[in-house]
Amino acid sequence: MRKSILLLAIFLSSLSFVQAQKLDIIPKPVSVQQSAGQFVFPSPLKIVVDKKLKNSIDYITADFSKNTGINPIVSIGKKHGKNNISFLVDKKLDLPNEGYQLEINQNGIFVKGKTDKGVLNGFQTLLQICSAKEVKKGSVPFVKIEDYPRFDWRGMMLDCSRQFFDKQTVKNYIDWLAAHKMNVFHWHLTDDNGWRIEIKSLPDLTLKGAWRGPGEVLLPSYGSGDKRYGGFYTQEDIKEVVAYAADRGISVMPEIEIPGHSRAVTASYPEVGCAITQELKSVQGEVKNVWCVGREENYDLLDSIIREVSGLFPFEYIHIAGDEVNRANWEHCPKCQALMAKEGFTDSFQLQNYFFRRVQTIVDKYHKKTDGWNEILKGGEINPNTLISAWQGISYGIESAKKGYKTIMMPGQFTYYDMAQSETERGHRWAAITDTKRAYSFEPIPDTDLTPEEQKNVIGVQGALWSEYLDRPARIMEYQSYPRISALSEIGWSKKEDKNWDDFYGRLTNSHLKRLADMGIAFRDFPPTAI
Ligand code: TNX
Repeated sequence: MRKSILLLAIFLSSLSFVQAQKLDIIPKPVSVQQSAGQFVFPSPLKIVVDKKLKNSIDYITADFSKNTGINPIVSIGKKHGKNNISFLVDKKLDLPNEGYQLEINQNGIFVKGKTDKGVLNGFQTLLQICSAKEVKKGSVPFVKIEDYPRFDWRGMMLDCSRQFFDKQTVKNYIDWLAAHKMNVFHWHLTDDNGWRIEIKSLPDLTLKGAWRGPGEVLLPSYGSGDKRYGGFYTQEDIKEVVAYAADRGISVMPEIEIPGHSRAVTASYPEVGCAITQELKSVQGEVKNVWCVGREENYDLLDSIIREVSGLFPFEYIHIAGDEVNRANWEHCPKCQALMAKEGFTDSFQLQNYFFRRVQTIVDKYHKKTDGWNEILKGGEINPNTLISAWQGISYGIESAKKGYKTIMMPGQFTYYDMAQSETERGHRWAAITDTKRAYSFEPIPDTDLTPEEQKNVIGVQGALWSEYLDRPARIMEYQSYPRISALSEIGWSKKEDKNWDDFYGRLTNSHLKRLADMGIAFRDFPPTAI
């Protein structure tokens, strides 16, 4: 009798022990089974990494050390053997491509994925467990996790035109996305306010178009005042960032803004714009910021740009924008009008569609697919393999999915983190005041009349950080990004039925904000330190 009471007591205490160890993982995994016990890191600690992950070894080693304070002995191999931690790719695993299994037991830590990206996702979960508030340094609790994403595409866009973020800042940004199992970095490289990617065949794009201020071409300043301001990424920089991201399981999609938002282009090569005298303003108040669709030579320039860009980015998509084009430029332009008459068009959306169809032919030639903002659907048919970034609202994404296009849901009303987070904070206001709770409330596939087949066209979610307001203080970029991107990561990864704000908020405030701080992110706190 006494013995059974004792056993019961031990059993109960082990239960409460298990319950006490909150792992606070973000995004929430599909399944987590904890059991009593700890794996204590031995000294020296040995890690084996699958050859398929060999490019990621430095990253795994460095981030593990940073997180745990331990310098492990790392080797390449295929077996857990006598090692303490193994990171192995196993093609036969019955899991979606980016899924992983993570098991911590008396024999060590086993991270398995069907692909290298899967293993890297498991690695991020392990790092989070090591840094959960309730987990003691130097050990990790026994657990079995099986996990995979809800959506294939979990992206984030950073506007590096309105403000220029240097290469190191971009790499940091990529690190923080990787920590949240995001897998696409959408790099907004060109806009009215600066062209940021070196194009060797068109040197003035960066010699002139990457700079604003005294003595430079007149580009809108956005906070840089009367100082010379600017910068760009050389092709070597781009390759370095792309490789850095790939090691962390992230694909980089370049965005080249055409035909609107192109003041930096026309400031460098004025002949690209329409030959008109009218000063027609874009939504943002810029003039001369539209490519002339009737100028045949422009398609050769676009060929050069797309050829060079395609060679730098291995990702399958190039984003060619198409948003907010002031088509009135074409209505006043003799060449555009001549083209319109020749093609028998009756409105300027058809001209826009003509432009995109020609650009898509070029993109095809370089074996890429196009992504575009939802306006690209106007004016006629486009290539059926076009991906649509639906930014103007959920209904635009639904329309795109219904038409059969693969679609990324990124409605400004929920996923634009340039929006202010409260009435008193800095940021845009046009779409919504978006605090973390509102950001978290976004559901990419709401109860709509999308059929199951149409729902499959919604391949993912994305956030966007436009940078008009990111000029001061220096780290407002981080303040705007986190923890809203932490919320986005859960929308993109975790099961719809697991979504719960109170639960997320608990994990965030109990452990995750501390993790963000450890990564060096100047995030927005609760309650906020107003900016
Ligand atoms: C709309 S979203 C834009 C950007 C602005 C942003 C500000 C989109 C495709 N175009 O040019 O920066 O709003 O929120």
